[in-house]
Order: sequence, then structure tokens, then C-alpha cells
Amino acid sequence: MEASITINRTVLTVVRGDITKIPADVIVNAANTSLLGGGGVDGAIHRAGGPEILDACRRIRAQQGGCPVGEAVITTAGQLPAQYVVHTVGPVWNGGDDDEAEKLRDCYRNSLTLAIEHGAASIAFPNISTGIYSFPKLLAAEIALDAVAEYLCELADDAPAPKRIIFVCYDAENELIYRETLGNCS
Ligand code: AR6
Repeated sequence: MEASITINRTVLTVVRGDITKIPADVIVNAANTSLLGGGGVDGAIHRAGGPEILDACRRIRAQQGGCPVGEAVITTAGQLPAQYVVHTVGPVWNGGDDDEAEKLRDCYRNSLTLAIEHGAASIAFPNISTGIYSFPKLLAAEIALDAVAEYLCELADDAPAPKRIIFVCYDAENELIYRETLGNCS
């Protein structure tokens, strides 16, 4: 069952599943600064999307030398049921005194900006930094939902807005946390 709320002109939805199977205009990847792939959702996206995605990441690397933490780049989605993949680099959790919260907010904001610039009506986010990078899941969910809600509320009335943002939770704990956190937003 889906949980959802509407903020401004956008429906926010929480689903459980594999983001590589979600049909959306933009799928967001939790990448690393090298942009050369890795484990977790990054590995799954490159496996399912095929080599075109890595080729595009290599071209970006050649131009700008990777992607700093909190920033985002956009590539083809290869064979995925999406038009684009936005690769953003979440912070490694380091106890909380290293601006991790602000860096995670930046991931969501910068990913939204790139996706909207590319005309995305639907955007799917994974739970950035909550796997290999060990960000506490509840805090990460609160930051994700707050950053996205604030971004949508700040959009001008005549600015393009996505119709749908999907928070894709892979594990049961994140799904429960997101459902509860989303419930507290309404
Ligand atoms: N679909 C949706 N979510 C997934 C999937 C999937 N197929 N697979 C895992 N997750 P992680 P991070 C969830 O570790 O913490 C990589 O090696 C997972 O349950 O993928 O940002 C990169 O190259 C978790 O909730 O990303 C970086 O080096 C969430 O995705 C590093 O990991 C994020 O977990 C980034 O670490």
C-alpha cells in the first residue's frame, strides 16, 4: 500500500521496492565522488541500466573530475524504465559534527534542481546515505522529507513543478520510518 501527501503541486509517495524497477522520468542514485559505481543502490542501477550509464559518468569525470559530496550530475538512464539518472553523493555519517545534515539536504535540493531543469514530472529517490554511508535512518528520513517539502514550497507559482516524487525504500525499517515521518507532515 502506498502512503502519500500533497505539497504545493506535487504528490509525495512512499513505496517499498527496488528503484531500478520504478517507472519515473528521473531516478536518483546514491553514488560516490568517483562516479564510477559501487555497491548498494549504485551497483543495482549500473547493473540494471547497462554500460551507457558508466560511459556517461566517465565523460562527466573527464570534464569535472567526479562529483563533490552534496552535489549532483545527470546522465542517461540506459536500459532503466526512466529517462535520466541523477547521481548525487551523500555524506558518510561521521558522528554528526561534519555538516552531514546540511550535505544530505544539498543532495535532495541539487537533485531536484537538475531533474526539474530536465523537465521531470516524476522523480524517484532512494534513502541516500542510509546504507554503506551509515547515516541514521530516522534523521535521514526527516531531512529528506523536510528538504523536499521546503524546496517545493519555495517554487514560484509559474515555475515548473514535478507531479510526483517517490521515496523508494528498499528495507522494511526505512519504509516504516518514512511512512511515519510522512504521516507527521500532514
Ligand atoms: N533500490 C532502492 N534502494 C536500494 C537498493 C535498490 N535496488 N539497493 C539498496 N538500496 P547505499 P549510501 C537502499 O549503500 O549509504 C555505494 O557503494 C539501501 O537499503 O546504496 O548512500 C556508492 O558507490 C539504503 O537504504 O548508499 C557509495 O560508495 C539506501 O539504498 C556508497 O555505496 C542507500 O544505501 C553510498 O552509500
